[in-house]
Amino acid sequence: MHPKTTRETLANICEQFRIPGELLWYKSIQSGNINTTYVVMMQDVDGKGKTIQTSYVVQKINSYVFHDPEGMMNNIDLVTEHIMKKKRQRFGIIGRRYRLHFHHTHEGKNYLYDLSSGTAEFWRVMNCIEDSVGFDESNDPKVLYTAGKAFGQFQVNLSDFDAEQLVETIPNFHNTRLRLEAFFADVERDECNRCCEVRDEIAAIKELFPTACKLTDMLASGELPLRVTHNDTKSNNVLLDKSTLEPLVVIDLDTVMPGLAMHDFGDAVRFAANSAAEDEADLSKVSLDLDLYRAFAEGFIGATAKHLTQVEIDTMALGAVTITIELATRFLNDYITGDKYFKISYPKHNLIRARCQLALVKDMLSKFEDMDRIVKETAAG
Ligand code: GN1
Ligand code: MG
Repeated sequence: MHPKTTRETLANICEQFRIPGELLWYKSIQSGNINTTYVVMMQDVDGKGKTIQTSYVVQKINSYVFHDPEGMMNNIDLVTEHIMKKKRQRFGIIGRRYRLHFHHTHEGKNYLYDLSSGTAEFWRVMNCIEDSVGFDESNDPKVLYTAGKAFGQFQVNLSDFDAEQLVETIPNFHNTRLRLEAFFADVERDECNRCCEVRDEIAAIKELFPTACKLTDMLASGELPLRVTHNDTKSNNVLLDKSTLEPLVVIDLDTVMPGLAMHDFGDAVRFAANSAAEDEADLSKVSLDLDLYRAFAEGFIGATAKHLTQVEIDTMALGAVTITIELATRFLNDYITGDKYFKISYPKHNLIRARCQLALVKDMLSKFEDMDRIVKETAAG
């Protein structure tokens, strides 16, 4: 049996999701370290004989990472429905560009198990938000402010959502203590014999361990409240209008789960306020840009402040440090265990990512007083 081309596969998936027309072209989307994403352009003829072209996002879920895709899609349905209700209450009718819509198969499901390749593959199809842009990086404070506002509003919209309804799509996803403990256990095993080349990085993570555990421990002791959070607040997960930069919709809801407010703040800052890319190899370029940090804080804290406790505000800056240590650990853990989790573009990619995150933590710690002050000033209005 000859293997199906990507084009044939995508056309078949679209057919199974009842998408009308023929596949005109497709392109692969490179951003995202876990799932495989394509945009497809479908061409159809309407009732009056006019040709219409519509684009869709087709995604193959990484089932090494997500073990309960059905539970995940159910979470997404519940969360998007709740958010739409909130948006309708505020703005009335909501246009297509402000909502995520998942298409349904002939069986009425918003996901598809495809067994035709011999291994189970899990697919979903959603609308493409026209004339939108998601920024992998930007030096424009307005973009950071807008992203902060959108993620903050997202959290506020979910503040009355019953978290009991959600499955944990990845258990202990941001349990930093467990992440670091799992890493040290993998260092002991050293299954790929790679630990000898990363002794300095392992030592750095050991030194950061007490700092990394603070938030997890405060959650366990009840000092910090559990909320429903996004948990993957990279700036490219907010789509903005290409020309006006108005926020349209928050995407990538795979890890919406109970979590900590300052993890959403911190992960966004880790990614978007870094003066370099997440995988910059030249560490002299890596630093926390305090202007971008302030812009994000003004957006995020502005939207959430009145819903947060004082302890949450007091630990917001620590959220950025914590999640950056966590990512450094996750990248390095993947490197020493054979690069099974994150997609890599070259052999030492995960190691380079880990080093970049460690450099960023170091810079954050040297600017910590400013980071904390900026949050508090913003919260005070
Ligand atoms: C992964 O695939 P993407 O880019 O949405 C990861 C995040 C990391 C991020 C680092 C489910 O997100 O936790 O912060 O890479 N997602 C998962 O770039 O592990
Ligand atoms: Mg993601």
